[in-house]
Amino acid sequence: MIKRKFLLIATLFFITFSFTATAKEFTAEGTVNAIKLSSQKLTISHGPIKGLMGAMKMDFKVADPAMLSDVGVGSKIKFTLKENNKGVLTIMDMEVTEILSEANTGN
Ligand SMILES: [Cu+2]
Repeated sequence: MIKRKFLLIATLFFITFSFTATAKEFTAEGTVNAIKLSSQKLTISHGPIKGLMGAMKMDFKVADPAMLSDVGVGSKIKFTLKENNKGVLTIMDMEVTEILSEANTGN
C-alpha cells in the first residue's frame, strides 16, 4: 500500500514536471455536446482557439474524471487546455458559464 502511494506521488510529480517543462497552454470557449465517462472525454463545439485551431466539434480529455460531473450536455464552458510535447491536448481546468440543460448522459 505504501509502495503504491509512493508510485502515485512519483507519477503525479512526473506528470506535473513534464507539463511545466514543455506544455503550451490555451484558453477556449465552447458548448458541451456529449460526456464520455469511459474515455474521460468531453465532446465540445469550440470557438477558434488562438494559435491552435479554428472552430470545430471535437473530443477533449479532461485531467480529472471528477470534472465530467461538473458539466451537463448543453453547458457552455470556458476551459484551459494544455498541449504536451506530443501534441496531446488535455483540459486542465474549466468553468461553466451557462447551463442550458442539466442532463448528464453517460457514454
Ligand atoms: Cu478543435
